[in-house]
Amino acid sequence: MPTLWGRANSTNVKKVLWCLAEIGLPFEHVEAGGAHGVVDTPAFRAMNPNGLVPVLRDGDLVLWESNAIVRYLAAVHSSGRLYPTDPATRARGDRWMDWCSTTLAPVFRTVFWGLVRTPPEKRDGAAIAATTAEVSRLLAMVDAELAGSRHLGGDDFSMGDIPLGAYAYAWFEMPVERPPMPGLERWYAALRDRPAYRAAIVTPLT
Ligand SMILES: N[C@@H](CCC(=O)N[C@@H](CS)C(=O)NCC(=O)O)C(=O)O
Repeated sequence: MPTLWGRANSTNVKKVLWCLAEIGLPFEHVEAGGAHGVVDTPAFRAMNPNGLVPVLRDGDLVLWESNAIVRYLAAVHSSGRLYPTDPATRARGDRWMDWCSTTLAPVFRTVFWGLVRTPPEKRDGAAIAATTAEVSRLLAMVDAELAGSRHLGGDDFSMGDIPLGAYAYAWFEMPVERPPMPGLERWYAALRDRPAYRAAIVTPLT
């Protein structure tokens, strides 16, 4: 049985929790990171020198980087469903996984930390407003993709939907001004119909 280290309120950990729930794979969960600590211990650093969660151990394999973990789990346990066998279909979704980490997440972080993890009197309103506008601009690209595609990898739900789906929950839950994005909203509503999404992602933002 694999072991997952990571606090369940982290968006990157939520991606893995959601993936595991979609697969229906039993696993051991060790809370780590934030108030749970653990990430600075020598034992944890030996697994992940970055000192970040999530970390997954499966037999002799120790993996960090949430998207790499999702890809691995999907490939091993859900080939043909979460992990599309057609390389072109898989790549369509895969690029959104990378885009989520490299382009959206660094900007999104300012909005999320500002509104969810910073007391109102300490918030930098100007920075939050500017980055919220930037997140809207970025999400408009996702909306345009979803105008012509039911999911980010094509017609069917796949691993390509997981990273952005985890961020979408925070986006729609936070008290921000959201321009209408019909494609994004339709896709998000479909994700919310998934029991695995509700179990892993739809939890209070903290
Ligand atoms: N690119 C990494 C980022 C991992 C990351 O930044 N994790 C954060 C939580 S979202 C973390 O471990 N923060 C330190 C902590 O929680 O103690 C991934 O996708 O796994």
